[in-house]
Amino acid sequence: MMTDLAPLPPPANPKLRRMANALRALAMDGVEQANSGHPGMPMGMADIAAVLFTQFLRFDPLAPDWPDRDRFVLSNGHGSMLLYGLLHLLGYPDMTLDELKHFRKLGSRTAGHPERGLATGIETTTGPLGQGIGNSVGMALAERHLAAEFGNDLVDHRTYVFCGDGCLEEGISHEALSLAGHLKLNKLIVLYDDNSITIDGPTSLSFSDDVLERFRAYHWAAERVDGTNHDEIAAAITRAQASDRPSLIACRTVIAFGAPTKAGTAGAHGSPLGAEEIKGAKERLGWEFGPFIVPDDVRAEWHAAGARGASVRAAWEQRLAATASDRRGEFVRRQKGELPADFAAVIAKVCDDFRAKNAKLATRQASGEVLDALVAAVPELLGGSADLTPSNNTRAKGLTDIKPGDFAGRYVRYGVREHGMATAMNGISVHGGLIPYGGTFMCFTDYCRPAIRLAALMETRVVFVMTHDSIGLGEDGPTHQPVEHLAALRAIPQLLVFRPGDAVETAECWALALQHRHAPSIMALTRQGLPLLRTEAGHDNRSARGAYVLAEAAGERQVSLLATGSEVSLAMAARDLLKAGGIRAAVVSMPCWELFEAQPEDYRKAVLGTAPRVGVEAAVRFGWDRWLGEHSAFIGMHGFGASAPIEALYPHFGITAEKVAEAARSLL
Ligand SMILES: Cc1ncc(C[n+]2csc(CCOP(=O)(O)OP(=O)(O)O)c2C)c(N)n1
Repeated sequence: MMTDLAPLPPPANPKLRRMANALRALAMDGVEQANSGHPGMPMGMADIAAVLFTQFLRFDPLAPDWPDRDRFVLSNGHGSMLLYGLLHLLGYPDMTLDELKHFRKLGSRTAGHPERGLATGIETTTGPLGQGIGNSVGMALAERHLAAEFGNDLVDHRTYVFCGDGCLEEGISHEALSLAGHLKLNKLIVLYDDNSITIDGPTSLSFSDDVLERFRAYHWAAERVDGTNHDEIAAAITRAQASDRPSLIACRTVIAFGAPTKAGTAGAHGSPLGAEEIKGAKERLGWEFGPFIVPDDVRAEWHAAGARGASVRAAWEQRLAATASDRRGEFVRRQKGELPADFAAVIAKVCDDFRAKNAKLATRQASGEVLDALVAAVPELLGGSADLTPSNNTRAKGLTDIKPGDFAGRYVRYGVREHGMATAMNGISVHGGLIPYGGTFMCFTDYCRPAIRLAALMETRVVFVMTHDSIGLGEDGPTHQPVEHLAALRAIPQLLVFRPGDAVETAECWALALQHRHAPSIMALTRQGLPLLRTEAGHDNRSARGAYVLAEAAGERQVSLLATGSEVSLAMAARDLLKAGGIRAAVVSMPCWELFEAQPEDYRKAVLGTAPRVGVEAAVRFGWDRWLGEHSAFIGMHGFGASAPIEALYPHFGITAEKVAEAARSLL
């Protein structure tokens, strides 16, 4: 293990070193006070941060949402104190010294890992390693696309990322970096904390990639610099800014730079340094100040760095003001995340069209038709698929592809990179100005799950189009047939899981997914065709309450059949069978449990009724007991599916109208 007892070499730029030392000291003090956290990374990357934020990054702490700001992503989110220290010193009003003192305390803005929404200047939530890199690819893509649409006058910024070994070891980084290189996202610049340390010890334990060659193989520019040499860092960023490809700058650093015995060791990664070590570190760094004290001259330098962007922003505001009013209005609407005025009319027309032609469609097909109408009316929709375009029906009429170096299109060929797609979509969404949607098979929500979870945590609008949502996909078999996925997705807080039962519900669910600006949505869609159930006229979005009585019993209810998606039509057939036998059954369609859960209790009670209930869903029962109550039955899956035509599978697994009717009768 390396220690750092030798005197520190003289800095290339003493002023920047002193500014960096303020970040180091705040990180040490914050972690010490919290008695928890990661001091090593902020101390190792402080010089790089000082160069980037004082000389390159364009931002304005007093207008943190300025749309044309550069984006900064701390992908190695465990080093959160670095970001908090920066935001504080640069003059973001909500990042007070008190917040730093309350690092990791309940109710503070300074959470263990940076959380978007807790403080201005936090562009995205990071901590699960690799996600920040993935988000940054989406941000860089969003920037290029919006620049192609609105012009460089309004959109012309860069995306900078800090990452560590952990981010680059994670598989998600491969997907994201490969896509970025392919697309030639040249305004994306990654600064890598090349300190050869992770939690277990030196990276040599588990990591021997030639990182530069790896990036070059992805068509990135890549170089290595001394991450404590301000001039080298600045020169590399300048080169990266001029590159025709995305850039990696591997910065050789020492974790916990300056700490007398823990520098360069894994021991500095994730624990407070301790009073003695902090004292020694401050001595070696020439930082003679007590906890949380930053001298006025250093504060003033940082404030000046924070004020650099004000004039650039003002010039941008002027350009926006001088923009033709309709274009300006459109830009502003998109930034606010508001839908176009004619949105409701578009959805209403789609529903009318479905009814007029008695659309017996797979809901994936219905979704494709909804998108045909929506993309024309909602220009902020940016579509894509992880190489399942013909199956997902995501490439709506009129969309053209985004291509390497040509970002005018509105359809992203994400390739076979589900996780990369999901994390990039999060980045597109938090960038602002666009609503991303992207498809794959429902079964592969597992491959996207970490990003779906973060979309939910960030409450950001992303639509995950997940087709082939049950054994109904047939012959591809149990490897592809989701059974536990609905339950697993419904377990994620703040995520809307839609499973529409016919074409009209599909349109309604799309409307809801877009109208809920602060939640991601899953559209669980069938491969197989379904009858049209919602034949009544009118434009009331009945899916909006999450569940509703699709068909009431003729007379007092004896049984309620609760179903979602493809099983709603099955429940309707069971209702007919029961009716023929003189049993009065109601069918409740439940396209979105989360929205139903949010309804007032009397509505929920009225919908569910007091009669015995049968739940019907071609998936596992897990979660259904929430709705079923004691006197109930469940018709669904009890294990994995099988490879066979759909006609054989439903009877094989006992998911038929007859079985539903039988279960209902057994409850009476
Ligand atoms: C997906 C994920 N896996 C594991 C962790 C736990 N973890 C946090 S930091 C870290 C090691 C990261 O090493 P590196 O990026 O080199 O950071 P450094 O030690 O240099 O600060 C691990 C395993 C995590 N945050 N996210």
